[in-house]
Amino acid sequence: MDEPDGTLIGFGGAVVRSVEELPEPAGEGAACFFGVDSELCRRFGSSNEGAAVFIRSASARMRPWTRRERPGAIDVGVLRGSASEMMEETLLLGAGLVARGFVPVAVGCDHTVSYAHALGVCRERRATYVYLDAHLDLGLHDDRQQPALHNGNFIGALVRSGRFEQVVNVGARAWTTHDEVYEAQTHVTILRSASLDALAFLRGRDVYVSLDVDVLDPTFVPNLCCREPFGFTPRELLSVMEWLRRHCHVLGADVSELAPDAQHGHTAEIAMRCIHELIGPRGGPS
Ligand SMILES: [Mn+2]
Repeated sequence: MDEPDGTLIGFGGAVVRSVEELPEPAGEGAACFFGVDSELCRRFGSSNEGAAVFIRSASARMRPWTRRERPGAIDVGVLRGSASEMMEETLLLGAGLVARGFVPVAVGCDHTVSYAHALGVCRERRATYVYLDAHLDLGLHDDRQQPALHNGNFIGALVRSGRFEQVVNVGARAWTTHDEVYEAQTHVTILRSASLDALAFLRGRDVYVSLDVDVLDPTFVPNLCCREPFGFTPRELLSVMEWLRRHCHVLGADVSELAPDAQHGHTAEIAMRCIHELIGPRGGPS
């Protein structure tokens, strides 16, 4: 979808620009989206190659809302390449966009993208890492067989990096997250519900927010790579995102684990609307 004047429209209805064309300075709380479109290090769930392009085209129709509510939001394109190249590019792009005053958002592929992006975004600033996810991704079950970084263990690596003030999960509910292996000290604070009162300790903090869309219930969002029943409603997720924008300083974000499916384009809009709710002028209305 394009504007009548030929302007390209991308992620969540944001205007497409090249990195060289980014405005200086960025507007307050301006999101800068980029896609990552090949799988990085998937060990769990079905493949979602092409998810970034799917989300980008399926959410472009949000443009009339975005033009009005998030006029500073920009899309700088979709990365493709080998896993190692994309991990490095994601880290560098995130760090560079933060330095230019944007709030970078990586979109697509498996959840491992969050590892590179969070380290890039938080390179100069120690933040709290908040991930909305039905799973804990700590890799405590099988890491002796699979020591390399993957979408089921990268949170453990983020914790061990020592780069984050605290690591907080919101929405863990997969059966494995009740395993006794997680009863030992995991260094992750787990909030199992979407209660806004439970978020109070995050008030005033710098946060990086990672959205694994499987935190949502598959009834609403069936095209998930790892479906887990009894998830959040889209409205509950929207409320959590709104709370984080109003009460925290969001440095960057990512959205992953959505599978391309032309029958369910609305799921891309749910994901992107929740990200727009997270990133915007702090404390302002939605
Ligand atoms: Mn997950």
